[in-house]
Amino acid sequence: MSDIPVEPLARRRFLARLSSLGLIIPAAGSALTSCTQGTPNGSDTNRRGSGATTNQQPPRQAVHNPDSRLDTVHLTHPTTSVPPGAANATYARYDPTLPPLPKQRTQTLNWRAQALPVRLAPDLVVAAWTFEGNLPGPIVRCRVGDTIHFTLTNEHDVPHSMDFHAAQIDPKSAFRSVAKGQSVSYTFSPRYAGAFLYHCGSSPVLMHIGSGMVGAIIVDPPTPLPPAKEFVLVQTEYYLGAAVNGVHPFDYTKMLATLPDYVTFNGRPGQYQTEPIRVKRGDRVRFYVVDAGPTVPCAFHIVGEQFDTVYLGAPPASAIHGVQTYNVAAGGGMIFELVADVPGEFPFVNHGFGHGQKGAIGVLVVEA
Ligand SMILES: [Cu+2]
Repeated sequence: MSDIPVEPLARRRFLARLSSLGLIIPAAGSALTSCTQGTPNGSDTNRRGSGATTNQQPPRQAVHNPDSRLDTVHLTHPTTSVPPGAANATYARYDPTLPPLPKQRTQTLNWRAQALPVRLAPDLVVAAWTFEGNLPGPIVRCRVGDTIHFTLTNEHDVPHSMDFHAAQIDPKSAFRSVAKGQSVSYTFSPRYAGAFLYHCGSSPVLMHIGSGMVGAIIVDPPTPLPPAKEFVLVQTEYYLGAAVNGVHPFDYTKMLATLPDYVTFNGRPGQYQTEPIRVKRGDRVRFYVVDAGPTVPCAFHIVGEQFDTVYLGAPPASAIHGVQTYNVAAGGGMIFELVADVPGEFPFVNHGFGHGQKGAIGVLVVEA
């Protein structure tokens, strides 16, 4: 183990952005450690069961967690291998806008699991494991009772899988891992409305979630909620090793220690300070907040505002009113609403500030 600074320029720029809002970070994460190389993760066995198919039998290799159960086996895992092409990884703000509800009641999603460098800030590139090439992955939107046909094809040499929290399905078959070149397919129909996490469930789950394989599926209730400007925020935290050729691998040992280098909304630290979320005075604003973790909760709060409604579970039945802050657990999701009746700039934060000030901060601009 050695102490290695991570991207001091990236951190200085990030600190400067925070300081513009009076949100100063102490010397967080100043000592970053590398991870020792260990035994590579083995492949997964194949399981067949109701609701799931595979296009071929994966080879039986060193079997690890064949049922895609949660991370019950401790192992020394290497840091993510660093893919080439960091220079070509361009920075892009993650659009938090909730996509429109599709008219059709059946959706077919054919997604790829891929490993590639992703630029999380102009001078911060990570060796990500992704769904569809980004972290978080695409926002899925559907209604209660819709049919989702999902297929994951693995293009990476590490086994991957998909666990939709909006599904109720046999995880041994549907959420099983597939090796490179193979696919897993299943169909589900959400029974409850809400903001749900999806994530790779392959072992160790901590490594796969912590390397970027997460996203949100938003399920609308049968009767639509009141019209609003709607946004999705997926909180993720990052544990990074020292850069190799300009790309930071994720560090499993640091993930176990749970002292993150960055905590983010939608994958990029402080991105909605640099490019805020904008609404008009009088708009109803609805945030779907999903906490992907892998470990840190999100005490969601908007400075200078209060939530008139927070849906703790399936809307509209689970509402509480007049809320300043509510904790979204790792692996959970909730819906936060307010009417933006005061113009100004309102920071939205993880009010657990030891985490919030590592990047889970943005700005809601209410234009007069
Ligand atoms: Cu994975």
